[in-house]
Amino acid sequence: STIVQAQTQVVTDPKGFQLSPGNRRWILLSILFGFAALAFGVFQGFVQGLNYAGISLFTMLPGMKTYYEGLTAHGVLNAFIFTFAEANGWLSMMTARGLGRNLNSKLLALSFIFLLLGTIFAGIPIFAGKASVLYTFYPPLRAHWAFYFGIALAVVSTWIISAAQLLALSAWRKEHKGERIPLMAYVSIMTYIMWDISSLGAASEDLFLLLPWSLNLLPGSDPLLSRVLFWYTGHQIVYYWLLPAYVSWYICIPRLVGGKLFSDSLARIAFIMFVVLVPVGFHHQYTDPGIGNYYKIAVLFLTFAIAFPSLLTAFSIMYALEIGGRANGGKGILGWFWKLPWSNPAVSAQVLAMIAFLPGGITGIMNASYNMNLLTHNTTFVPGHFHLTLGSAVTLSYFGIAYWLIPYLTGKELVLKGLARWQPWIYFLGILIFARGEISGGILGMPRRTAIAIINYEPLPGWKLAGALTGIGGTIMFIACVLFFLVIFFTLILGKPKETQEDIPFCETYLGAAPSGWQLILDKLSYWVLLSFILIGLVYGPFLLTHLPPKLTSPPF
Ligand code: HAS
Ligand code: CU
Repeated sequence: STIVQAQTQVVTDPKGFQLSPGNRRWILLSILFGFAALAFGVFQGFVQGLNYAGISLFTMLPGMKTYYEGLTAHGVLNAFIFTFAEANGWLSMMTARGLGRNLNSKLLALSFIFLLLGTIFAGIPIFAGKASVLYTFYPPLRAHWAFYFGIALAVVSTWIISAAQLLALSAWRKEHKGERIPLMAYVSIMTYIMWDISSLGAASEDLFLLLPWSLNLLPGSDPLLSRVLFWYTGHQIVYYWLLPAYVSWYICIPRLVGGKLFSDSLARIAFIMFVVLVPVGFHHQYTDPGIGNYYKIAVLFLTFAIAFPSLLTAFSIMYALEIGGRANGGKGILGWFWKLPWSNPAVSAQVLAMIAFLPGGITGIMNASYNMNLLTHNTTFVPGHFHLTLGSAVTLSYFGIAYWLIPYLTGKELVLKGLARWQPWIYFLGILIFARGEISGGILGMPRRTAIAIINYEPLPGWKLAGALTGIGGTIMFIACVLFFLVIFFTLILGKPKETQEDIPFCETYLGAAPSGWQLILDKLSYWVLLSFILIGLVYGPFLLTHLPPKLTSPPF
């Protein structure tokens, strides 16, 4: 324990640091814009959930003429715009605080404008019924060009944030020669480096294949190549959604529960694994023709490998929670769990998010198991899985973060605290019922992406119950979202000015960043990027070499 004491360290410079007015403005706008996108999206989600309960209200919402317009709007707004906006704002802030220097405010502004324009360009054709291609936009389904252009702008907005982070890091390095990168900044920057590498697939699909095709500059589309490029990004985007939540779980949660993070290096290794193990997208294509078994088997193993950093995370965070719970007087094997500060919605939302992520991760590993995938693919099992991950681990974490972050950024006290305390529990109850419905229905063959309320064949036995649970759970989740928006909205307009401005809640580590020794290699970011590209070359290289040039033969649909 003396060694442990000697190495105890905080994850950033402990001295106070103020966000500049420019940084604060664009970060706050980004966070609020993300929640606004979520608000639009969850109305669609509500209708989508009711569909499975046999209630068809697709055309109830403004601009919606069919089931697929609503499903596209739900996916694009919630999976892209909401997550991009939150990550952009949240991780800019964590990088700035971590390095103790503001990011370039002009870049933050530019990024925000790109995301705003991207949302408008992609959103208008969706609501006009000209881009009902779902958030996976598989050709030969074709959308209006503005949709592809909007998606491109949204992705560029994330690259701008990454550039702002890297500029700040290089300036920091000049002033801190030979020092370890503070963990708080390290995890935030690595998230974006992972995403820079990962976004190249869908970005090139969008810019070089789909956008020119939608402008009639190409003779046709190449569905196979497009899907491969899409899923190259499409798996890793889930970590671009998830890692901002991990940043909060590693950096803030230990502090919020009165615990400590066990090991700095273990946290860095988890993030490195996300950067290196990029090429797993083929696990979304186990059932696709035209892709050799080499690729499918390679990603089978790589996918199990990339589940591993989440297991490391489960260990680190559970231990941090246990330390906190024991410090609060918790005894026995699980006694610490009840002693966590449950009355703080910033904590309860995020711990419930973690608990939902346990079955979320397990269902992911089931999907990844090739032969299990033949059962679950294209069934509601898959949305069951991703509402426990994206819809819970990520979204519920952002709710929890917002409960302290909005007061931090606006200087206003949270209002409706009683409501805020209940809100995460209601959402959690909703997701458990919803996911039980979708997962059990999926195992019974209930198809995803299907207007089940208006099918002209008899549902299979078991679908009715599964669908009813989906509808009930979805409704409860929707109500919980509305409660969240009410708390945030009234905090913005009615919140009393805070008396004291606290710092961001960042934690201490037991085993801090070693100033010398093997751990130094963890901060050599370019090594990990290089390793990542080598692995990508091994998995995707043969496919591209044998497939290219694109076979632009499919007419649009
Ligand atoms: Fe996934 C499909 C495999 C993670 C999202 N996934 C999807 C789709 C989405 C999605 C949106 O291999 C659908 C795409 C579409 O539209 O077609 N997924 C995985 C695997 C993981 C995984 C192996 N997915 C995620 C995350 C997502 C996400 C994260 C969003 C954020 N997924 C797949 C596969 C498919 C798929 C196939 C294709 C299916 C098909 O056929 O279409 C892994 O990364 C999961 C690892 C996670 C864990 C859990 C660790 C637990 C933690 C919590 C600890 C708890 C604590 C609390 C501390 C191993 C960290 C403790 C307290 C106590 C008292 C207990
Ligand atoms: Cu995946």
